[in-house]
Amino acid sequence: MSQLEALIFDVDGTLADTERDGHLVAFNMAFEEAGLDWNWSAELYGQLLAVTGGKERIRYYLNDFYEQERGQAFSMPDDPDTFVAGLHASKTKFYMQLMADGAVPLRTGVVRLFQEARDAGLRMAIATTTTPANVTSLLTHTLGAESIDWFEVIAAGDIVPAKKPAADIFLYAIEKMNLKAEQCLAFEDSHNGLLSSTGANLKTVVTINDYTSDHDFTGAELVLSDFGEPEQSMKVLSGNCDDSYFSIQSAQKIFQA
Ligand code: XBP
Ligand code: MG
Repeated sequence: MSQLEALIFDVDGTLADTERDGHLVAFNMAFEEAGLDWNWSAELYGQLLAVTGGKERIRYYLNDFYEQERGQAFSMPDDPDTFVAGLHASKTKFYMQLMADGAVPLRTGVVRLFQEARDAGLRMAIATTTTPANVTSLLTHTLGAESIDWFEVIAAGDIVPAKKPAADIFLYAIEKMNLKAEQCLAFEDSHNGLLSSTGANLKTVVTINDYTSDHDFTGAELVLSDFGEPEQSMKVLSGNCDDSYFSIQSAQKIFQA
């Protein structure tokens, strides 16, 4: 049986509640800056999360929601790619500002788990749909700039053509680390994320959040409320785990099971 060598983390929803408190806010700021009277509600955003990737999500909104909301289709500028890319670049700028302002803390247990992994000599990587600059700004403003180096690979955004639920981003991270899927454990928060990680043959632990609590997590080794802390128990929603918080020992047990 393979040894556990590396942990591969999703970012949005897994490390921090960035969707509601970061991405959504930044999208609306970008729309306002562009003079558009679009304002996505937290509820609409939950539906829009079905499509991963910010540029892809803007197009999904325009194609599948706009006309229904307003009674007429959006009249797209002559160069749709440039229009969407411009809006998205502005959204990234606002997102990074929000991170610099400390708008989004890391979720319960994340810092502890990173530290335990480092102490245990486990390798770490990131596999996310979001723009690379968003990952580094979240890490920098929660853990300090040096934390970027804790991750051997930051696989993010357009680095692969097919975003989650495609397995490509996890496959990319595994390949860059020169490991096999059976040597790694993945962490995700959403159905699309789980499809991506399990599509790469990775055993996966899920921590849910408000946007994903009703998702289908068939195929996950473990579904948890969060990672918990010694003084703040997690809830085990599915799978076998007797621990009150998720530690590297828990990871090893899940991995060997
Ligand atoms: C994350 C996403 C991303 C972010 C937006 O999904 O879906 O699209 O919401 O990021 P996952 P960008 O957690 O499954 O990786 O706007 O930078 O694309
Ligand atoms: Mg996620």
